[in-house]
Amino acid sequence: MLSALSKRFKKIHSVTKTEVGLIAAAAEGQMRLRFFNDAVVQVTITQEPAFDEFSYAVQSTPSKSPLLMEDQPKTITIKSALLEVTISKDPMTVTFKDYNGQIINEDDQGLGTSWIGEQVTTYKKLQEGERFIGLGEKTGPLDRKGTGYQNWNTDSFAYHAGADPLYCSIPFYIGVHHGLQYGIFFDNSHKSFFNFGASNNRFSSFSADAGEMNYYFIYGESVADIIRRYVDLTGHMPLPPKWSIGYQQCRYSYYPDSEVRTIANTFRQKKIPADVIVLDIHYMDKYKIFTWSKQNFPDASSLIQYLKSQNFEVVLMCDPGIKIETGYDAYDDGLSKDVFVKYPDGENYSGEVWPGWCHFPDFTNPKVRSWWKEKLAAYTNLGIAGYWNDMNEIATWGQMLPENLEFDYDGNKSTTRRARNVYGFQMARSTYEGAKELLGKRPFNLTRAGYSGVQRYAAVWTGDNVSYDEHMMLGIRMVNSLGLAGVSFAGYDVGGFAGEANTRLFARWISIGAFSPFFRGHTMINSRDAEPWSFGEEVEQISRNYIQFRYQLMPYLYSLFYESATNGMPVQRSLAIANTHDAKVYDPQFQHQYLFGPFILVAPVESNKDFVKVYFPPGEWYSLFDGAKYAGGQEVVVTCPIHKLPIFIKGGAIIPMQKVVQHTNEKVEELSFHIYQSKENSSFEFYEDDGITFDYEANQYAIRLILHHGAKNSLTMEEQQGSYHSNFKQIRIILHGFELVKKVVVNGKSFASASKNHSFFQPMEKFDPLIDPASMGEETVYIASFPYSSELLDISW
Ligand code: MIG
Repeated sequence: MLSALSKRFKKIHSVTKTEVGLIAAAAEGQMRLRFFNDAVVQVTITQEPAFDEFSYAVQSTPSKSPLLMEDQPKTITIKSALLEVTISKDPMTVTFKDYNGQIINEDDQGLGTSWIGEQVTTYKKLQEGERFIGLGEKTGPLDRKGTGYQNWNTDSFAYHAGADPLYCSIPFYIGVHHGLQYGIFFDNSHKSFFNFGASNNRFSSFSADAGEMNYYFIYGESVADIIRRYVDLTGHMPLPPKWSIGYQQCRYSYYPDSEVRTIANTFRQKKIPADVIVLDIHYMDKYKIFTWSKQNFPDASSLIQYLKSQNFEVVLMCDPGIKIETGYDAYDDGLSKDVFVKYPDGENYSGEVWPGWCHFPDFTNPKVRSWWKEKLAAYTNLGIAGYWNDMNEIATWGQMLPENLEFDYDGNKSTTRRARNVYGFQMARSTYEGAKELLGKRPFNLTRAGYSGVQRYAAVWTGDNVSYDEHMMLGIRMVNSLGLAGVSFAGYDVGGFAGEANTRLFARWISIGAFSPFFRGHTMINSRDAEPWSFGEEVEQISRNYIQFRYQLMPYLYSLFYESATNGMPVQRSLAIANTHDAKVYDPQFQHQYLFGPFILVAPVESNKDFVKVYFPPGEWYSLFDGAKYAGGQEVVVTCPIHKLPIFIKGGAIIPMQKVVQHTNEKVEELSFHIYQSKENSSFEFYEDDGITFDYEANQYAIRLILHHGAKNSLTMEEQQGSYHSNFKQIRIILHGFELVKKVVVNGKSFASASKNHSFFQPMEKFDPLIDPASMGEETVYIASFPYSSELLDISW
């Protein structure tokens, strides 16, 4: 009988150096260290004779960097250029030090790595003052110290603000202490547990129900370094189509087709910018995937064509359950091609979900992924480029997917226990890869369930949230946390899915949502209308203002997506990224604050508050509304009437913007750079391409580095790299916070500068003049225009 107590390796008896690390053997099993580079080391500990080499998450391979190993009687030490890893032999523990000899992370000496039955756990000594951030889509505070979590992808309708687990498993977190930071990615897809000093004052730990102890220790000189290394390991987000970062309008569900047209037309009539209408499950015939309701959508093709003529893209709901119904092609064909998940005795698993009793394609089988692609042609043939993968936890009525089901797991046959957490990830992959190949251009793909690496295939939204303030704030923390864990393209249902938002809540939520990477309004079936115009004229104007602002920001925002795709830096950046060791950032009253890109500070606040305390990190900050200046390093109470979300621009900011457009396909000739005064230098990488195709992979992009020389009142726009031909004909410089500027000199040529009262927003004059200040605010700026050029531009004033 297996011992009911926990078990450890008693003693390492032999060590072998390998090209990429070492293997240490004990009587009970073996341990392997592999360096992926100087900063990333994989630790695998197993009781089995062989290591499990398969991972859906990891994309890179160990590298043969020069390593020094010392084998001493009690310890083994192995060093890269950045890290020193020491293994104690008896009992076995691991310690990570930086090149100054400072301990970054160490096993609890008494507990180390141990098993209870099949469950494996690594215990890490809790360092003094240690904080924990990340772990992706999790409720709870920014600093997760004192809390614990479980990863087991779960459909959690209308979850409460402390619920766990939810839809996605991203077993990656960042530890912070003593001016140091490190990442741990625990790559084991079984049900896993994280304990950050919950119910104890001794350790943080990570464990899984079965499988190997298999984690990556990631060193970094900053949190940004760690995120970059994590996405180098688990894969980069592809550039999304530009339209998908516009506003998306959804509800459960818009039907019939005439209703869809009306919604689209209303956006255009009311001049509220938008790019997407999302079709939820009612477009299908009895919820059967790859079909259309004959009654409600008799001519899908004309509808799609009409929407395209209005510059709307369509995103379609995709559910994994295939209805068991003879005569339904996906069922018949799936059956004959044997694509469904099975019980161990070979019978196809049946679970009940929207269409009734269903079978489920095994997306962990490469053949099934190709099958899904073939089926998807039904949609791509209509020109549909947007897909939404739902219910892929797998969700079924009863929410108790049997644990003995068998999945291919890409040739590593496994039960639900190992496959559940990656099923949604592999469904998202099937949809993305299928759509990409069939369309030959960038698909937009959204998923509810996921696992580490999901950023390679899909954006993630936080599922069925609820219409109340606490949930609005929770969604912001969850997107901050997803960003810390490699999922930059993330968002929440604006307005709340379950329940109904009141006017103030909707107004606040859509204002904040305009500063979320994924921006979509959505609501539950049988709930009140929840479009931007459904809450009265005042909320309509607030919605218009913030959505318009997002579209003005498109040149900036698209560059931020490029940055994410390149190095994993999230679009929505918890302050813990730039100000990691500043305790204020973790203070519950400031923990929601984030930077939207490098320059825009968003201070989210509940809908029932008219003032809020904001923490300004070091630097200088300007109010977006009236240019009022605040010094960094202080807490300030600011007003936030319902039409004004507290937003501040960092001194030194370089923000490329454009005029208000109604959709991302609208051509713009003038590129505006908003420059905010500071004595410090700053820079921004401005990125453009066609926004739709993969031509950027063949040099069809334009990147230029823009440098703001604070002390010299000048700007250098470096010559463009890449051969994309920009549409811009004119450049406008808008100077904020500067003393009288009479002219702007560009490559030696003078251009007159005009002073102007400026606002990014339309006034709110006709509303509530007694309660709120009449307008959105104004500031005096200096503006100069000159012809666009992709050559080097030296600009001074
Ligand atoms: O059982 O498709 O989270 O956004 O509107 C509910 C209907 C299924 C759950 C998704 C939600 C979507 C809904 N879906």
